Amino acid sequence: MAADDSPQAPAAAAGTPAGAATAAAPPAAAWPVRRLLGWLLASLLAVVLLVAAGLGGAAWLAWRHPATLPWLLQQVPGLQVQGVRGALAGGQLHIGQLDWQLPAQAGRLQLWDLQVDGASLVLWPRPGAQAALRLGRTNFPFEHSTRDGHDLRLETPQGDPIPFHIAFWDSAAALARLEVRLDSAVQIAHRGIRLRWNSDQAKSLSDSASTWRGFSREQVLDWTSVLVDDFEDGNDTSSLPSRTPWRNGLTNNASLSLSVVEAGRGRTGKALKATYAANYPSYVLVGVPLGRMVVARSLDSLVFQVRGKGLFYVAFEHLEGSRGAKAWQRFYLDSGWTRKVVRTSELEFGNGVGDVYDWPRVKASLTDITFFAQDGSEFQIDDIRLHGLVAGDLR
Ligand SMILES: [Ca+2]
Repeated sequence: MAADDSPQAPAAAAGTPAGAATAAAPPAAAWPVRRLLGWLLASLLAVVLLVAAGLGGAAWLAWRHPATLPWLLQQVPGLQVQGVRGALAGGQLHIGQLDWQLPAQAGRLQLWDLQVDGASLVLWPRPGAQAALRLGRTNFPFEHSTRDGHDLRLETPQGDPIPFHIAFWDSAAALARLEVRLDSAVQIAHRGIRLRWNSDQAKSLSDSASTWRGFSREQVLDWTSVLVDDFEDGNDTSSLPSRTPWRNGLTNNASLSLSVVEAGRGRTGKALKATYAANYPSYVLVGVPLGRMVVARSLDSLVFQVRGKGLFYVAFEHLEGSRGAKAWQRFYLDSGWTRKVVRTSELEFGNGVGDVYDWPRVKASLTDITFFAQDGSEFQIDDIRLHGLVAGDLR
């Protein structure tokens, strides 16, 4: 394991190795949790040092004026902070919430209630800190773990278990994502956290309930899914990290009119409405480009609200220009609002529109989500979410 291969590994986290395995012990890795916390400490300490050294006008201002600190903290790539109070000059700095997309796509770290107290960093996370870690070929030996990762164990240096949830595990593709609860662990961050495999345990320690206990539904959704659009902003730009605009299209002999309207029929807020005419084999479409080719192996489902009249298709596409491979699910719309879950494991190998393939071929390079309609007159869609992908997968 390359525990110390990061040029950014800070002195604060590079002290005691977090778990040098002996010949008899199960393998253990200090990476990536230790490095993740190391990055955090390095960045915050860098800010502290910058301020303390009085380098530059901004740093000096931050030292003297609390209002400048949020700006200074924004200078750390991928780091967002909210609720900054106090100033280092006064000896105390409090950060209400810190959300960090880690360098090298290693995952994400979110902490609440950080206190920088004089020269030391004290973390008092409530209701719990959360980290999402990516495992891949370069940081985890999938060939030495089990096919489903049930031998994984996360623990403190004292061997106390740390709650985690295996959100995705694909041994063959050497890809995995773990959600980790850090509220007990961050307080001993400088001593490291161990990730073990080949642990002798009958069943997986992966436990979603204990990992997420105390978090709100919104917080869990934020960590486990990506909002495509809820249309509340009223514009034609998606809510994806890429902010790509919606697109639409239609065949000859079809017509299509689109608008963002009040959802109605017992549903509050706004929704996208399409009024159309298209009899088979004609069709209309609205879709959203993801902004890049996405490795969507972990994509579990697309969940959304829909109503209308006609035959409706939800397509996952790899487009080159306006054509390309797609896998879809199709169904007839109901006039009332319905929550629809389209699972990637249940997509059809269909044909009829463009080149249609099955999900295993599309998932390695997903580019677009597209909704097709025909043999009806209207449809409305709202609250569209991709479950199993996280924002970092789309950046
Ligand atoms: Ca809405």
